[in-house]
Amino acid sequence: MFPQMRRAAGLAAVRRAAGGIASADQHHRLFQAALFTSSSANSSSRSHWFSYNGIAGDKVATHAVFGTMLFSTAATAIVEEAQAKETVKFRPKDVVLYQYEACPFCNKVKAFLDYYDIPYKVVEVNPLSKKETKWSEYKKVPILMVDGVQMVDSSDIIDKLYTKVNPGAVTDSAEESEEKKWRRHVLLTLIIWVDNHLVHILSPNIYRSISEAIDSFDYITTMGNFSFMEKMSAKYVGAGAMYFISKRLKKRHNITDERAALYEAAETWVDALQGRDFLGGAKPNLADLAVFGVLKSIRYLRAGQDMVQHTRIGDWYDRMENAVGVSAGFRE
Ligand SMILES: N[C@@H](CCC(=O)N[C@@H](CS)C(=O)NCC(=O)O)C(=O)O
Repeated sequence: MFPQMRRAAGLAAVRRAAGGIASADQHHRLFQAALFTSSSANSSSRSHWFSYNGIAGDKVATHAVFGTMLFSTAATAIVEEAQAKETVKFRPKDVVLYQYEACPFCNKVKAFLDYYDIPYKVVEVNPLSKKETKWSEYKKVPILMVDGVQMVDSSDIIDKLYTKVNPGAVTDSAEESEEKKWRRHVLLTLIIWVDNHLVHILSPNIYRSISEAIDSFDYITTMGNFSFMEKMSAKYVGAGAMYFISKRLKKRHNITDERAALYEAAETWVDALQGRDFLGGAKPNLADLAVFGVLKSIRYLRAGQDMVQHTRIGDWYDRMENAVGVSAGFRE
């Protein structure tokens, strides 16, 4: 199958999955589709938010898929609803998030921490010198330190945190109903879809034209940790570079019309909700938090505004904003 057709099949399967309880055969096809979706994306999960290093290699792809697999522990545990903030007993003494303010992966982790009201200190990393994370061998963000233990990779971090937040979580068991199994399946597929499809649509959208790329860099450098000179040069040189890189990314991920791809993804998500407030039902689940976190990074850029204006996702996004509430993050 051609990559583009594979991706379409993947999205169609997510839509079908959202449409109701399926047979065992459909379960199997959905997993296949989820995997096709990741392979068609040639799955580099490396973000090019600030990166000038060009297109990343396939080593990262393996990591992305692996990260998503690790996420499955948490997804297994959280079929229906995330716990309400108040009931969380996990209270680490010292949590530090090394991040870029506009990074979608960092925003995913923040959505989780904020939703569960876990206080954390934010360290904004300078994307050029990375001096704040020189001590670590890991060269990306987010990095989360929890009582002195380093956690990396957004999906892996959330997986580990969820297990701590919900230590007695029920995992897959023989007694589990078919319906519950199916819902877990849908949840997993959507989580994979966030990492392997949704994130790849962002860069081509926010760097779509030179003027959008400049606006995006203005936002990124204003929110981020840049010196005055870095800010000035990043705004124009960075925007120009990312404009060209995003065209290559677009090709790599078989995107012909970036806005259409963004709108399609937003509609796919709304279809998956099936009229419920959240995918988790009355409360957000891990997929809600992941989609919200990723989209938060573009929400107030032109692409995010267009997405809300041209699709049905706005109401869900507003509900998520309320549910996640005030950030538990602080800066010193
Ligand atoms: N799979 C990783 C991807 C993290 C990632 O690619 N982060 C980007 C920032 S959005 C990064 O640090 N890129 C390297 C750089 O900026 O040099 C995750 O989910 O956390």
